[in-house]
Amino acid sequence: DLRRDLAIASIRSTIVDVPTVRRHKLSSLSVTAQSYVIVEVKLANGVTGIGEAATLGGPRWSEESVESIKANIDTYLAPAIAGLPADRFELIGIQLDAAAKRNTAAKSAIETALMDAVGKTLGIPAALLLGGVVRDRVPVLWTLASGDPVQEADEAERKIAARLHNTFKVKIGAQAPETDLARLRHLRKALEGRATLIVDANQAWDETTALRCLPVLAELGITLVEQPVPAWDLDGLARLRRRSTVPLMADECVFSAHDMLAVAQRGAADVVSLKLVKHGGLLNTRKVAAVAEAAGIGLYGGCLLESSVGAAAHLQAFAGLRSLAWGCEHFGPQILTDDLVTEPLRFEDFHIHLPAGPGIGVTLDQDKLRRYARA
Ligand code: MUC
Ligand code: MG
Repeated sequence: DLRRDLAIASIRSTIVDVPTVRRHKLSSLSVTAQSYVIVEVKLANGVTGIGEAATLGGPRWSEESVESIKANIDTYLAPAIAGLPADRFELIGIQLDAAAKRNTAAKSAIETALMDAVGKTLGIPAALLLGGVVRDRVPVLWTLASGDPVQEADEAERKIAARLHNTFKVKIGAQAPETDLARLRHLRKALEGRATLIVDANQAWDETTALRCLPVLAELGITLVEQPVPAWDLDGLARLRRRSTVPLMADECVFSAHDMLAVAQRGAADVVSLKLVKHGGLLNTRKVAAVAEAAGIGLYGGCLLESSVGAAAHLQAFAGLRSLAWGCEHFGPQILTDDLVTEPLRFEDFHIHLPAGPGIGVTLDQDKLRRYARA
C-alpha cells in the first residue's frame, strides 16, 4: 500500500540555469537566464515530489539567491524535517520556521515537493489538498521588458496574433521616468484598442516621482501600477493611493500575512500580487490571500519567471481562490528557451491551464534537469 509510509526519506536540491529567449530588464536588474533550485523529495513509499524555488538576478529581487537557497535547504531545512510524515504540512511549516528565519523561496520549494509527493501518492491534485478547484484556467499576461519600445510593440503583436496574451505588464524604472512615459506612449499607440497595459516599477520611484507620473499613466489608460515606491514605504504608497485614479498593486512590500495586514490597515493598495517565493508556500499564499480578501483587496497571481514546475505549483494554489479578479502572469515557461518538465503547461486563448493529474500536475524531465544543472 503506497499510502502506508509517507515518511520523508530524502530531499535533494539542484541548482539549474535556463536561458531566456531575450534579455529581461527590471528596474534594478537584468537577466538572460533564469536560475532555480529544483527540490526532489522522496518518500519512504518510493514516490517522489518536486518543487521549485525561483530567483531573479541573484539576491537582488529579494534576499535569496539559488546559492543561499541550496545551502539553507541542505544544511538546515532538510535535516529539520527528515523522517516526518510528509502530509503534516502545517507541522512541517512550524519545523521549517524554527530551523531558518524567512528563506521563503526555499521553504516554498520544499512544501511544493511535499504536496506533490502526497498528491501523487493519493492520486489527487494539490489543489484538492487546499480545498478543491474553483477554476481550471486563469487569464495570463505577458511582460514586456527589453526596454526597447519598437521591439516590445512587435513582441506584443506576435503574442496577440497567437492568441497567447492580450494584457501586457511593462517593466519600468530602469530608465528615467520621462523615457519610460515616452515608451508607454509608443506602446499605447501601437496596441490601441487591442491590449490592456499595466506597469511594474519594482520600487524604482520615490513618492514625488510617482505622484508626478500617476496622472500620465492614468491618461495613457494604464489599468494597474505595481510597487511604484520602495517596499518599506507603506505610508507613501497609501498617500499615493488616495490621490491616484489608477489602482495600485503591492508586490515586494507583501511577503508575510503580517505584511498583508499592514498594507490593509494603512489602505496602501487595491490589489496584491501573490507569489509562492514571497509567502513561503501554498498554505501561506492562501493565508495572505485570506487577509487580502478580508480587507477587500483584489488578488493577482504573481510570478518570478518560474518554469512549468513553479508555475504549476502556483496554479494549484490559485485554482481554489474564490476570486482571482486580476488574473495571473505565469508566462515564465514561455520566456525560457526550454522547459524542465515532460509535458509543458498549456497556454491557449489568453489563459494558462491548470494541468490535470495528481500532485502539482507536472513531471520533471530528468534529462533536462541534468542538462541545465549547474556544474
Ligand atoms: C515582479 O516584480 O513582478 C514578474 C514578472 C516579471 O517580469 O518580473 C517578475 C517580478
Ligand atoms: Mg512586481
